Amino acid sequence: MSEPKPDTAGAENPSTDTPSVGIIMGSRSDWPTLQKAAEVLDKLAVPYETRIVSAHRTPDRLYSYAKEAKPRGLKVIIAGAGGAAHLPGMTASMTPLPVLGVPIESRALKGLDSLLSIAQMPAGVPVGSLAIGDAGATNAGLLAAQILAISDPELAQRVDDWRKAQSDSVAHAPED
Ligand code: RP5
Repeated sequence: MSEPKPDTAGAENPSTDTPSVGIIMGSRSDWPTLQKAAEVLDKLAVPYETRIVSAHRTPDRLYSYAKEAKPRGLKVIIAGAGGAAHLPGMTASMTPLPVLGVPIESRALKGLDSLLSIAQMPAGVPVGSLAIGDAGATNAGLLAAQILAISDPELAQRVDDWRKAQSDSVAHAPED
């Protein structure tokens, strides 16, 4: 699994495949959460890249990343941020690609600030907001895969298999 790269957009991708998904985060401290999205994409063999792109600490990097995302071949962006979490919304304002926002569980307000910042986008610039924290990141990875699977039958089969395995793993009754 690749560590997030503090590079600018267009930096060399560690994967041999052209990434379909861009996982961006406002800080290195967000990586343990966004890693859950990366793990799902690994399991589903979806190529992705990881970048640290802060809306307020590296605004020029954000601009470049968002503007170049589609021309570089990305299809979906997963953006995780905490606190005044404007990264997903700002990214969505500068790319036509679907942006999935993951609210990071902040220390002060347990991620409620992040959730509201991401979910309460004014009409006209949509961000698909997920749940706070690890569950949101996992689901962002799954949702990105499902979006890509619309035009990729082999990926659609892998998603179906993943979901069947999940169902099969659920016990019928609790055991001690
Ligand atoms: C946001 O501020 C980041 O997305 C992170 O969740 C939060 C705290 O960042 P650090 O102070 O840990 O770098 O920009």
